[in-house]
Amino acid sequence: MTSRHRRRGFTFLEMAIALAIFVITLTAVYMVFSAGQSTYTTGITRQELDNQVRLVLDEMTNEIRQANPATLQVAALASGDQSLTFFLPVEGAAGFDPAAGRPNWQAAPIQYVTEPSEGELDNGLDDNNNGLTDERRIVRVAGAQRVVMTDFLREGTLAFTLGPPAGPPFQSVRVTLTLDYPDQRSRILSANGASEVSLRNQ
Ligand SMILES: [Ca+2]
Ligand SMILES: [Ca+2]
Repeated sequence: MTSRHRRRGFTFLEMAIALAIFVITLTAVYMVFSAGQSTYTTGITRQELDNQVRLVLDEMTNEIRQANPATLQVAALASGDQSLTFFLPVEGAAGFDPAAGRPNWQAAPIQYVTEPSEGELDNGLDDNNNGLTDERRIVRVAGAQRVVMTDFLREGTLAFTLGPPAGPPFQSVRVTLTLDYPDQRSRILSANGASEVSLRNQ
């Protein structure tokens, strides 16, 4: 056998090994890529979390602004969060009494409360396996109607501060909260926000 034939056989073996390495590498790249894709679909960006904080604070601000300054109430919840109870004017033209120069208030109050998120229990564990421990959601309660205002509230961060301390009647409400959520790489992002609400119906 000439040295030329030996080189040819050796080259074929090299090609077979190279092909095997190529296939293994391709499989590994695919696995990393597909794992990245699934994380991407569940993660969010810092800006999206900031937007969510702003959205829920705006919603609360617009509503609290109309509240009766004489009957606002803050209560402590077992989770360390606070609830807010307040009364809004009657809807429509009957919402203001021109003779008395003040709003007519609804008979039933609005409440902002918190409760554990879907699949979560208040036990120090991540029961629903989303990377967050004991996360909660803020619920707006109006009679029998319950609407989730936001999810992924960090336990114990929803607070309402009424001013002045000598009230009622109150003139302002300060709302603070913190939301947590995993980003595209499953790291926990946090965004906190505050809103200072001036009560309109003094
Ligand atoms: Ca969880
Ligand atoms: Ca839990």
